[in-house]
Amino acid sequence: ENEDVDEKNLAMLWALLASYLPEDKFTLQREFVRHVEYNLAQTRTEANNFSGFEALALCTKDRLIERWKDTMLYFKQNGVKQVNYLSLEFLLGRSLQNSLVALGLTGKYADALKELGFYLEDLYDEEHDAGLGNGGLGRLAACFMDSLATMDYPACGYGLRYTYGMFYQDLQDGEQVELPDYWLNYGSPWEIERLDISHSVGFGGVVEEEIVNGEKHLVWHPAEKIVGIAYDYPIPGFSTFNTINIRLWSSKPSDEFDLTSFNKGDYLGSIEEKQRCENITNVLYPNDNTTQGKELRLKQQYFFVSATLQDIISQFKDTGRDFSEFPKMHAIQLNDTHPTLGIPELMRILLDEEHMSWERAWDITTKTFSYTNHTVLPEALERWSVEMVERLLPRHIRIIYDINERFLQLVEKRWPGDIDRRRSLSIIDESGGRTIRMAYLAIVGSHTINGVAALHSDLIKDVVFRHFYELWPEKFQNKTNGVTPRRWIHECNPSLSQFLTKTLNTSRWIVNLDIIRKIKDMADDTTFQDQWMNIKRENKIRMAKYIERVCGDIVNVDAIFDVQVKRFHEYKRQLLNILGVIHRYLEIKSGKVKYPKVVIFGGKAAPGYYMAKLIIKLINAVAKVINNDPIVGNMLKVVFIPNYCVSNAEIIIPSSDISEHISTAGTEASGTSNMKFAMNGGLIIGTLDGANIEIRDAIGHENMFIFGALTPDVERIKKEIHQGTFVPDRRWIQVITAIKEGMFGPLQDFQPIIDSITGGNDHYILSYDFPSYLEAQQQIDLAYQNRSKWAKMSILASAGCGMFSSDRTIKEYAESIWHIQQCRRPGPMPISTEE
Ligand code: B1N
Repeated sequence: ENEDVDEKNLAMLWALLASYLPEDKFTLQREFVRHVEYNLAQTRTEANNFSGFEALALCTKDRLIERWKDTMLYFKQNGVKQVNYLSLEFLLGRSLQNSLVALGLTGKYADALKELGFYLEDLYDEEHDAGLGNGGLGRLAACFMDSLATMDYPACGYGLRYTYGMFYQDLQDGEQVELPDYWLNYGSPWEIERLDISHSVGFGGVVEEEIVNGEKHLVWHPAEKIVGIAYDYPIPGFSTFNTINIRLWSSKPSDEFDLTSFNKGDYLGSIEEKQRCENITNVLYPNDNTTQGKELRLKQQYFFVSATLQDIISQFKDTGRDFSEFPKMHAIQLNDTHPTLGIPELMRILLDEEHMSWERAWDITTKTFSYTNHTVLPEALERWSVEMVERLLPRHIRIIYDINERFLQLVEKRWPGDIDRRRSLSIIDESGGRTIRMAYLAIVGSHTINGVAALHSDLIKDVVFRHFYELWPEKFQNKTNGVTPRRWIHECNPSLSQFLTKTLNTSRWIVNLDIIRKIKDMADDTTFQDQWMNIKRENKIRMAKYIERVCGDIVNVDAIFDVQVKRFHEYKRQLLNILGVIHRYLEIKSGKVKYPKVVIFGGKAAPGYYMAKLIIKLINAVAKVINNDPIVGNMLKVVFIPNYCVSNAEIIIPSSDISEHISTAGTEASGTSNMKFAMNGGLIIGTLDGANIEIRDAIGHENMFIFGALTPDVERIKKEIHQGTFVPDRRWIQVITAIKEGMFGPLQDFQPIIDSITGGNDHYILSYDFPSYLEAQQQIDLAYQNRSKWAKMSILASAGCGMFSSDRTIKEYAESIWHIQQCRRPGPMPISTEE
């Protein structure tokens, strides 16, 4: 210690210098100019809107860091339990507006920057999306972090910092072309690089028995080691000083060199080899609801959980507590099975490094982990080949065997001699090539498993994991998804936000969405209806401008905007939608229709998903014919918005009159965009699938357009189609014939699509649901003619959405799965000498 320094004075001086930045206009401007000049090294005349964005983001980050450091300290001082949300995807989108809104600084900055020659809205638009996710699962993780911060829960998100996020989708001749999204090229103003926080992760090698303190232990000697560096993303809560963290790992070549390969004289070759092996976090796998079983993906998963668990455990050890208290301090939530290797990894650490008994280690592990299932599609349920895991993770495969052995003993106890049950419950699937059923491992190693909507949670219990439910009914829960009203109403729909605040006479709905139900009282008020419809119209105009900019099409804002934006997948049935559009086109041509409509599509297909890409091609082919047919004129337009992502969703969603959530019943686990559309006054055409069912219950079936088969009937219908006993509708035949006759291009282009829905094939029962789909579309046309009735339905849709706030979802997780308490940090610390 330096004897010349008075500790008390030193603390005082630091506290004074590190105190919060003031919020007066001059400070806002000075800090902005300081970042332009000193961080971007630009002058006033050089700075364009992009520099303006960067400078403002850096200003904002400074303020987030103040809050974030104090929040972390506050949680630590209070010794609170925290949840660690493990997700291979965080689809954050843009952050500038969100952060300024959370800080309550949008007005002040708009003012301050205008004087400096910048418009805040223009700067928002310069931000590149953080696209570290595929779709609903990744976006859910982002909404959850927003709710955790806003509700003052002690929480930390963990994920991977992919160099290449979700690909950028371009359309060339109506077909999807994937371009790399090297998002870090656009600067990454939000991240804090933590070169001081790194963990080394092993792969391959051998497992040996060693004697430690006279006891036999297994020790893993990996062949290869890769280092993970932490990058932190502060996540501010709205209207609270709490700011939490998402920690993303990036793999870096380690400086442990394999000297033998270098000594062979191939210096460059050795460096290249190192680079290749150590590039684990290079790219996000662009598959939604499918798995590929690629070795690099397995390495990503293990790299992720190993770095994360080391990080959590080192935090825990800092508290000096005994390991038996670990589950009292940390909950670990697995966002689908992607981080399931965390279970055997925690076991390995407790057994091999902490030298615990199996029983103690297992008790701690199962009290810590919980698992969310997001899909029932068989092609999305992860399995890893035993051979691959054995090669990359020789210690973990043994632990998995041990877990399975003990688990099967339990099964034997409960159902003695029941070989079939044993086979169907085993974590290792012995049929065909041996594989590890990751969902089974996750269930066995977790205290709780949940589905993401009521129907989905029932399917998990009754069908997908039935035997597990029989064994452990108490482990199963439902947690219906939600979305954050900050981003999905307040930020993306400013006019509606102001209107709600005025009507409700409070802005509290932003943090307590339940109170939105009060607008129900106004649903019949014609002045209110008019204002409501004018807001929708404003948002349609904004959207029309966007469409013109990105597609070049001019659309009629008085037509119904009918939107389907989501990942392309056969089960989501964009094909049903476009077949409906073709039917409408044929009707227009024969002079029968009616009412003008703009049909809007958007969404990416996994690059290797042939059929999904072909459906995109069909949609664009149909659009080309319809949009250029003079008979159609303004009656029908079909547009495909390229590169559907979080930032354009924020324009698209508020503009919809109708949105389509039309998956085959029993296939969409929840859906979350359905909630976003409904909140913004969009009406839903949908099947009774996923969260649509709860949305119907909340807003009333009369305010939705529901059609299609019910879940329990789907299997029977499939059989009827397969056996040829089902006779398709005349209109179905007409539409199929139109495609076959080449109305939208040579038949051979679309033959595989036709084959997938005819000749007994139709796995997603489009032909069965088609007539009721058309019926629902007719209802929409009619309803739209009565403006007042439509306005009422739209108001009631929003009014019913209170429970679809992710705040409600997070509260349920916190109370009945994680057992964590809110911990709200008081305002800025007064200057004091206390640490
Ligand atoms: O998770 C969302 C749900 O709202 C959607 O219904 C569901 O389809 C989606 C493997 C997935 N399920 N499974 C995935 C994503 C990536 C991947 O590699 C599977 N995504 C969902 C939120 O609950």
